[in-house]
Amino acid sequence: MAGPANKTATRAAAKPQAWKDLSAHHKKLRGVHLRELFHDDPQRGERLTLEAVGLYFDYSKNRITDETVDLLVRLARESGVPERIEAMFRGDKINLTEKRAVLHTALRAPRGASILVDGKDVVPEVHAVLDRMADFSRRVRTGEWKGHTGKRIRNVVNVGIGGSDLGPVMAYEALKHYSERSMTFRFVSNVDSTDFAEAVQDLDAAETLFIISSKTFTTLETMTNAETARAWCLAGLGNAEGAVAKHFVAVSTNAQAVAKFGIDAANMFEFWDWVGGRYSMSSAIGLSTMVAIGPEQFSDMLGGLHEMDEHFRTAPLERNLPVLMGLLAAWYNDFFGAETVAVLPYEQYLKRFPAYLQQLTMESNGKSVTLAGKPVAHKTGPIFWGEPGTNGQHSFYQLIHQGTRLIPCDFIAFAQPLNPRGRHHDMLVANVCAQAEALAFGKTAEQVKAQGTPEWLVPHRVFEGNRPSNVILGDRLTPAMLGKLVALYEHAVFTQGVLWNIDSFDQWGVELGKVLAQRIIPELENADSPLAHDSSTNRLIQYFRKGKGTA
Ligand code: G6Q
Repeated sequence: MAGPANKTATRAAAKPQAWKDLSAHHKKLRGVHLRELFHDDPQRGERLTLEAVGLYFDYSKNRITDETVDLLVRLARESGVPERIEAMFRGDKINLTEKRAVLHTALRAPRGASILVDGKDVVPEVHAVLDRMADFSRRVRTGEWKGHTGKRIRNVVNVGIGGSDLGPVMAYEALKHYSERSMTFRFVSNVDSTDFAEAVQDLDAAETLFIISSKTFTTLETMTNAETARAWCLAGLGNAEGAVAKHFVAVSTNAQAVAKFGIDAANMFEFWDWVGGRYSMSSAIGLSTMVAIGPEQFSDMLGGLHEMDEHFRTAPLERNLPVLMGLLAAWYNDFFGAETVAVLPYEQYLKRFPAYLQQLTMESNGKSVTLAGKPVAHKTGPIFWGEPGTNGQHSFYQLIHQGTRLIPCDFIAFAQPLNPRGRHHDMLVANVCAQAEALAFGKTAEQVKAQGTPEWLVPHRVFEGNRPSNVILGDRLTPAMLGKLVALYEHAVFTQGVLWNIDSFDQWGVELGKVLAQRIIPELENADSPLAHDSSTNRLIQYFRKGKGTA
């Protein structure tokens, strides 16, 4: 059987010595409180920080010392992080199981750069598609692009799922402040028909444009929703011939399937197999984002992504934001046994950012075999979750502060509000500082008693503290800033994948359920078809058949 496609993508089987040294170091540090670390090293809040590409990263409230950082950086080096970064940017086929290059970074490379895939420079193609997207977006935004009846387009509905949905919807919500407010943007992903029905219930087909976003153009949910959209559109337009051409465009790598659906090649925006679904929001999959915020601001977003790419590619490991973030997440995941990471943006516009990160992080690093197909030696991908602050403070923060689990937190906040109103923003930001402080330092029994708390209540009011967090600050949420944040997490995820020696760019784990569903669909549709599953699945199918009145 053929082995790994290239050598830079794998490393020697030997476990880096740094894992062992970190393990010994962890034994010494695990009982040490952040209160002690700050007491013994009062300047750490100034030193264990990093300012790069317009972000301020405070990692001083982590359960680390300078020695920890040195060891983690050594781990990165011994695991081959620098070589793997180079290999990714160079276009090596580091997605071994799919034999593909991983080049989302090429999507934001400036015009004139050169990146070769199989000997072909892909940058000119990237910019050719961006130019077509810009032209199309301008025409839709100015009203030059007309619907079938001659009315201008007022509604854009992106139909896609997974990587073809989560990025676009997150980016639209994040950048709503910059969006064209005279237009309505909706996102349909679920095969549950309620998703489609609710998305279009108040829309006029004559003013609605569907962007069918699917890398493969074969995905069950997207194709089903696309067919339903076509039927809805044609019904609204009196089944007029030629309506599809004015109301449907596609984003895909599969020109044949797009043509078969009836979308003109001129209305298809291309991307390539070296763009993974969850890494595709800076490709043509971002078309809805571009229509919403305009080509110039989309280009600013790409600029932000590129700035972070360049930082990741060139900064020394110990001053490299994504590398440090990736290493810290691994420190808790692999040595403290932390199961999750909470992402807590104190910016309402980032409300879909944690959901977006769930796919990016968990689909990328939810793996249990190494690149060589052997069981991994470490726990891999932590569970990512989160909600915007301050809302979360009134629900799940209780568990972070006083529960039995260790949950490292990423706080994200901005110095300037996008919608200033009175004291709101200072209140918002005060809460970021307060939460990180409370988590780290807690409140001792002595402090609680000193407030006159009755003895029996003291244990309930003690905050143990020693809960780690990162604080990520920027000046303002702009398209460029969003780009930087997205690339920050993309590369932190990659860094972790290298430490664990896994393929962060495949997703075989989503296959099995899809295949089984294809077998069950006709069994639900045809009540007479025999069932040969396990007894539980058989019974469930019978229950549904009965429920819909066919059994
Ligand atoms: C992402 C995954 C997955 C994918 C969807 C949609 O990395 O591959 O979430 O994006 O399954 O796939 P299509 O774009 O091909 O419809």
